Formats: sequence, structure tokens, C-alpha cells
Amino acid sequence: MSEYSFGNPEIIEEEVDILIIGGGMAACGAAFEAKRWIDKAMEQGINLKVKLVDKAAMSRSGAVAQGLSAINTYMGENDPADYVRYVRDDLMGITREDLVYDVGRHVDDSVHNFEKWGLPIWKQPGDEGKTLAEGGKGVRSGKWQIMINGESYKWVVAEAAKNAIGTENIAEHVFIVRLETDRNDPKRIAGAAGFSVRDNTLHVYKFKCCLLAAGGAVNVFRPRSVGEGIGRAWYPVWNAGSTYSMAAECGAELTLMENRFVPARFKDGYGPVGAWFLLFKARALNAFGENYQKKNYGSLKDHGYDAYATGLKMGTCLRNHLMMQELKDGRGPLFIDTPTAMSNLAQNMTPQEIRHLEAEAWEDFLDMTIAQCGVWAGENIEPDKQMSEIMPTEPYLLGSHAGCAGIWVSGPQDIPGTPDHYHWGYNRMTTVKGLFTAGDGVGASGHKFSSGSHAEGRIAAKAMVKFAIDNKDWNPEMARSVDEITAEIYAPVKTFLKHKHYTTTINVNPHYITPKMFQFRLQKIMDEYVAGISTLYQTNKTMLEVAERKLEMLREDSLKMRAKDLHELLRAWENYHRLIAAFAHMKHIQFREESRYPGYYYRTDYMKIDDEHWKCFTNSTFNRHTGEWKLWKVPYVQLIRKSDDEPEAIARPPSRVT
Ligand code: SFD
Ligand code: AMP
Repeated sequence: MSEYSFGNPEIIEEEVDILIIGGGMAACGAAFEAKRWIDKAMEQGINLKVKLVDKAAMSRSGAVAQGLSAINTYMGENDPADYVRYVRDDLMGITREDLVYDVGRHVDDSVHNFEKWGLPIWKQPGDEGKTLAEGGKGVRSGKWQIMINGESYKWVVAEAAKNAIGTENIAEHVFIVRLETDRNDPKRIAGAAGFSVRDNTLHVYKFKCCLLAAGGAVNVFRPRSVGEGIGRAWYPVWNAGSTYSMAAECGAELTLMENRFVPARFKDGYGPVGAWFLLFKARALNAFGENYQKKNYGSLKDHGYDAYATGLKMGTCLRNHLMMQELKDGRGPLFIDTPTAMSNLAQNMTPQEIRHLEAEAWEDFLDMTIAQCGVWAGENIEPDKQMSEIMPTEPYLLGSHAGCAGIWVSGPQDIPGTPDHYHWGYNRMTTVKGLFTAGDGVGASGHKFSSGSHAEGRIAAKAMVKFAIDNKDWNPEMARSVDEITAEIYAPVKTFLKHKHYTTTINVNPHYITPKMFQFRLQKIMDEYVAGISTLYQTNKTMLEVAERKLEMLREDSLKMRAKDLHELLRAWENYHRLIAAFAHMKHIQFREESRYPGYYYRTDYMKIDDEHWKCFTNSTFNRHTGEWKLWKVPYVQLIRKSDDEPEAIARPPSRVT
């Protein structure tokens, strides 16, 4: 390829029955499950073709790229109905209980498969030789989490997906930019288009149905990391909101996009805290050595936040809220007391067991957040001797961890009490016919984590195979021509080639904006006006109006992004996806006139939780031709009773659908 010849890509067109966009946990689950049902269809003489497209290399793509130390959703001895209660409480009362229950009743099968495929799962003493499926007891860190040696977690899960559908049906390093609706039905999906980030090819896929599982949105907000550290974040920087933006741009309804996840993390290295709080039983302290969670508990009453806390048991955002009180009042830095936790655990241990404990403390991060070990090593921190700082990070948009932003989908049909607006068709299908999603894509149903996302990908894939069979004779026709799509995707390249000689340095030019500068602008707007770190997660009506005006201008300028090489073309489209996801987030925060998720963000003009008016979903659609957003309220329906003692028992849903 000569210096700028990439402006005219080779076009590769393909038609399949099912396209899977993404190669992460949900997509790998989908590939694995699709194969099972495609084989069954084959027995009836129906031949279905599936293809998976990932922007990166599947073995290390997505959130699990570096591995994980725990599987955060495993039912085991627990009841899926109880899991629904936990998720509902953690997400401040508003949850699609049908979707959560569906994940809960299926997730263990995915975990048992992980173990079968080679993932080492910690076992209780005496159960070491037994798999979970054989009744072996895992080591619980919390009620829902089990510990793993998970450095190669993604590799193991991806290998099973590859074995299922075959590497010939997988395209890696292809970034999907656009979904295309059908020429004859604008509410139906017919195709997708993207480009290879490795060679000069543009890929156009036509299909009967598609799973959009491209993860959450990272780097929408100005991160805490700066300078050399920039690019360090907790969630994967390579997931750029493609799921939310592509869905919104083809007309799918989004839900609860005001929600975000602000995790408490080890400062600078972004090390997760779960194992430290739950397994090692560490406490968090303020600058004066006080347990701020206990000390600030009473303040939950101020705005009615205590309605969603039971004693010291409370959801993730409320725990954050108590931490933020300290930061606002100048009682930081905050610390996680690792030395006391480790010495407490070591009390009855042999020297060899203590060495093992120390190794586990490091391995927790070596398995999933290596940069945290870098911070410890670089700052001479020995966790058994010195405390580490913790800090709330910049916000991330996601639907699988302790957050619930995402797309509105149809749920299972067999949960008693399911209202019509929860179930209108194939399971996990969005409001666009043939477009499915899973994992971070599905809104209003958090706490799936890695295992639940895999299980949800499987649920979606089963429904997609049925959809493909039911629509076997339908031929997709895309609303736009391949030439139009190509011109749009490669526009940043053309812009660059046309104007690059106007100035003496290619990075300064009045005719275009570099993707990097575009990203800085987006992050600054979101940070300063949409409740980022610089305002301590606070915003109000006027700030949001300013944000809207600035984001609209940025949307205009997005047409002027340049791409001087394939890498920048990727960056340009990632940032476009971030922009649309950011827009959705801002519009939803503007719409919801309350502070439903204190500790994630505050509307300072509506500090209360207002159950009377806002205990509901907020849904939206976007018209990409006019730039108009529509938002409205959607009723929340409780399907799972509050406790087993509640008299008006809701009939029990079936435990598993095979
Ligand atoms: O400690 C395109 N998560 C944890 N889950 C657990 O079960 N245990 C843990 O220990 C967890 N922790 C944790 C976690 C994540 C991270 C980053 C850290 C620690 C440091 C959460 C899970 O990982 C997460 O819930 C799931 O992975 C979500 O699954 P999914 O499938 O929704 O997203 P993905 O796995 O990130 O995959 C996305 C894929 O999309 C691709 N992609 N492909 C084509 N075109 C485009 N435009 C695309 N855009 C993206 C990606 O390459 C990827 O393949 S702890 O903090 O709690
Ligand atoms: P994290 O490492 O923060 O992503 O958390 C991993 C798991 O542990 C998630 O299921 C969290 O909800 C849970 N968790 C983390 N910290 C706490 C805590 N202090 N109390 C209860 N659960 C927690």
C-alpha cells in the first residue's frame, strides 16, 4: 500500500443468515450457542450461515482482554429470584426483572462450560478434584462471586467460540461502523458495514438478523489519567460506544442511558476492589483513619437515599455516595486498608500460607489489571505494609457491570406477570426487527458481568437462529448503496487527502479536525457539564443546556474529522460512536428530573430520589437525519416479590429453558 492509497478500498460483500458484531463475552456465548441450534436446523435440512466480526483479535478482545480474577455472577446454591432482588436493589429499584431472571437461571451453565474448557476455578478445601458441575464448591468472595485463576479467561472462552463456528467464519480486525436498515422496511435491519484496520478493505454484510454486542463506552469522559498515563482506564478503552450509537442511529429504542458506572478503584492503576472488600475483608478509611461508610451512613436520609439501603448493606452507587461526601468535604485521600486486612487473615496461617496470601494479593491484579501491579512496584507499595489510595473513576457507560445503560429489548415470554411492553417478539431483540443485543448492549439489566454476558449472548443466539429460520425466504436489501456507504465511511480519508497540502504541518489545518483533538473536545464537554470528575459528578439543567449546544456543534464538526491512515480512520469512527453515546447519556440525564443514582451522578437541581414521578424506565430514540432525540417514560413492573415472606406471591417462573 503506498502512503495514501488506502483511500480507495477493495470492497468485499458477503451475505449470511446471522451476523455477530463483537468478539467479547456476549459474542463468544452467541457463537457457541448459535452452532448448537444451527446444527439442529441442519438436521431438518435448513442450512444457516453465521459470521462473527470483531474489531480486534478475539482471544484478547473486549473487557476480559487482560483476564479476570473472579466470576461475579454464579448462582450455585442461590435462587435466581434472589439474584433479581439483589440487582433491583443495587440499581435503585428500576430493573427489567424478566431479563435479570432469565440471565440468573441460565448463567451457571456458561460457568460450568468455562470450567470444562479449561478455566481454573478455586475450590473449597476437599473439593479440589471436583468440578462445579459435579458438585464441587467454589470459593465465594461474596454471595454471587467465585474466585478464578483467570489470566487466560478470554482465551479459553474465545477458543470455544472459534471451535464452534470455525475460524473461517470469523473476521478479526474489522471495525463495524454502521448498521443499515432495509430498503422496504425502515424498522428492519438488513446489513452492516465496516473496514479492516489491517488492510485496505471495506466489508459489507447482508443478513437476516444480527447480534450487536460491541461492549460499553469508555473514554467518553475526560479520564483521571493524564500525560503518559492517558489511555489507562478501568473499562476497556477499545470499546467506544459502538453498541449504543449504531443501535440508536438505526432507530432502536435505548433505555436508562442516564445511568453510568463510576467504580471505586485503586487510584491510578484502576485495580478493582471486589476481592479486597469481599474476600480479604479490607475496610476503606478517610484521611483521619475513620470508616467513612459507617460515619456517613446517616447522611443517606438527606434526600431519601436511605430508602434503597438496608443497614450497612447498600448498592454500589450509594457506597460511592458515602465516599464522595468525604472528597467533597476535604477528608481525602481515601485509603483501602490492605495491611490490616492481610494481617487479620494471616493470624492463624503458617508462613507458607502467608506467602500464598501475599501472592494472591498480587495475582488479583496480575490476572486482570496489570497496571495496578505497575503502580505498586513503581511506588514501592507492599500491600501488606502500606495502604493504597482508592478513588471514584471517570464514568463509563455499560449495561453488564454495576450499571444498566443500554438498548430496550424484548424479554422471555414465560415469566408470569410479564406485561406486553416487556415482551413483543424474539428474546433479546431490540425494537428494530432482526437486531438483537446482549451483554453491555442490553439496558435495564445490570450485574451480568462476564458470565452473565456470555449466557445472555447464548439466549440471544438461540432466538436469532429461530428468527433466521422463520425468515428464511426473506431477502435483505439495504436502504443505501454500497457506493454511498463507502463514501461515508472513507470520508475522513478524502477530507485529509483533499486538504493536507493547505498547511505546512498536517496536524494544524482549518479544514479538518484530528480524531485526537475531537476526543479531547468531547471529553472536556462531558467532564465539565455532564457530571464528570471535575464537578464531582454534579450537573444541572443549565449545565446540560450548555452541553447540548456544544455537543451539537461537535456533531457538526464530526463531518470534518480527518484520517491520515487506517489507525486514524478507526479513531475517527470510534470517536463518532462515542459522541452519539455521549449525546444519549446527556439527553437522558436532562430528561430524568431527579438524582436516582447518587454516587454515580447528581442533578443538583433535583437532589432527591422521586419515586412518585420517576420510578420508571426512560426510553429514547434518535433520528440521525434530523438530529432529534425523543424521550419518554416507560412503566416499571415488579415481577419478583420483595421477599419470600411476602403474601401476594407472584407465581414462580420456570427455572430453565433448554
Ligand atoms: O473485578 C467491536 N468485568 C468483570 N466481570 C466478572 O465476571 N468478574 C470480574 O472480576 C469483573 N471485573 C472486571 C470486568 C471488566 C474489566 C475491564 C475489568 C474487571 C478490569 C466485567 C466483564 O468483563 C464485562 O461485563 C463483560 O466482558 C461484558 O461483555 P460484552 O460482550 O458485553 O463486552 P466485551 O466483552 O467488552 O466485548 C465487546 C467486543 O466488541 C468488540 N467491538 N467489534 C466490531 N466492531 C466494533 N465497532 C466494535 N466495538 C467493539 C470488541 O473488540 C470486543 O470483542 S471487576 O472489575 O468486577
Ligand atoms: P469490583 O471489583 O468493584 O468490580 O466488584 C466485584 C464484585 O464485588 C461486584 O459484584 C461488586 O458489586 C462487589 N463488591 C465490590 N465491593 C463491594 C462492597 N464493598 N460490598 C459489597 N459488594 C462489593
